[in-house]
Amino acid sequence: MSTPSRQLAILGGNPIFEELLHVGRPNIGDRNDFLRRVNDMLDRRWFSNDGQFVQEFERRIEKYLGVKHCVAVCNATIGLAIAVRAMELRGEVILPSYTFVSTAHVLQWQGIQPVFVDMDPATHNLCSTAVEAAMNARTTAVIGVHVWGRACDTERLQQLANARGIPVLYDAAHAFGCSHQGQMVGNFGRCEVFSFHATKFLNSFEGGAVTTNDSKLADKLRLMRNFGFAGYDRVIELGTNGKMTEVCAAMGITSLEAVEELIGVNRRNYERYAIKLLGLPGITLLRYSSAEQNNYHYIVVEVDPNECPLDRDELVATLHAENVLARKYFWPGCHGMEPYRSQQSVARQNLMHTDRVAARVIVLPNGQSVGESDVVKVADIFKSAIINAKEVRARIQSQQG
Ligand code: T4K
Repeated sequence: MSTPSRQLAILGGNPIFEELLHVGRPNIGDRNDFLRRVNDMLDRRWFSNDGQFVQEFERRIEKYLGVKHCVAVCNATIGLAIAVRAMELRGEVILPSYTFVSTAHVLQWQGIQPVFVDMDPATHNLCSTAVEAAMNARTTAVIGVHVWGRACDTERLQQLANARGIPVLYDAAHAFGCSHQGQMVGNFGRCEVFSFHATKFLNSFEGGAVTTNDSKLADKLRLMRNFGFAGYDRVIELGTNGKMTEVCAAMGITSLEAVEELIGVNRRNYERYAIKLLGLPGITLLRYSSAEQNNYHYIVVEVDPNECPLDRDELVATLHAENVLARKYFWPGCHGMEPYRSQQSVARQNLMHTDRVAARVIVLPNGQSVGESDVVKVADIFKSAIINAKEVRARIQSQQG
């Protein structure tokens, strides 16, 4: 390992990045196209309620994913909530603990008991054996999460669910532009829910979409995102306000037009990270299958504390001191957050792999705002930290008092 000469900021040097290098910096498609759409929207004075841009966004997503229905919503959390409600789930629903907390909150919010099961440490996705073991008479569905855009074992999950006559749905928040067995994510289970939050691969500022090949479900989702209105003054369903606005859809369309370019940028950075981090002791970069289409949005590093002279938190502290705002997604797992942490039923679950992986993961910056030289600098921070591990650890310990 060659020795980068600069002194680490955590040891008293100046941060290598003058400005913060964030995880989750939004990608922006063609700015002029977006502004043209916004002007058009202002001219037409149509800002929300199933407007022209929302409809265009939905049709374009359907085409891109090869799915029958896309129902755009204001964010993925509401998308999941509407899906869960439209499918009339109750009792218990099985899901991974290793996910963003909103996957669990949509259940608890509706009086449904989230039952957390462990992950497969090789994929970071729901372990199907654990799902099978957690199923009981109260189970009404399974929610799989395609963590980092890598699809769940949809075949096995579907088999398990079919055997009990219950549906599977997917939180596909990370997985826009990704495929599984050659089919685009968006087509699996009863429905799938994407997030188009600012930090996501494809963004519409805030936004999301539920996709499904089930026409009846799609009709119900459309009603429910609009208070249950079936026409002027006619409410036929308990609904909410889950509508996407026109300005969000304008951003979404503009992002969609840039998808190939964004995959290219992410992939170039990913490959550069892979080269630069290669061979560092105890540092493993998450792999994407070359047989599938990936969005390469997440640069996920696992730190093995038995091999690396620093643990995950020490490396994150070192990166933060250099102005690299790396994140520890999804630490500590939903089961480590309230209200789940205090629930007896959750405490009894065996989440050994979730605990282990959640304590090892670092997510690094990617996307348009990250250049190739940034990747090299981030990798150099890892190298310097490992070379100077003793001093780094001592400094962190002294800071912690
Ligand atoms: N399911 C899964 C698996 C998810 O990951 C998510 C969302 C959902 C469901 C729910 O989807 P939505 O309902 O949001 O559509 C962020 C996002 O807010 C959240 O959407 C996302 N997952 C999660 C993984 O990341 P935080 O709490 O980490 O956000 P925050 O404010 O710390 O921002 C993250 C980073 O992004 C920071 O480094 C700052 C940077 N950033 C953020 C925004 C909003 C920017 O540079 N510019 C921006 O405009 O949750």
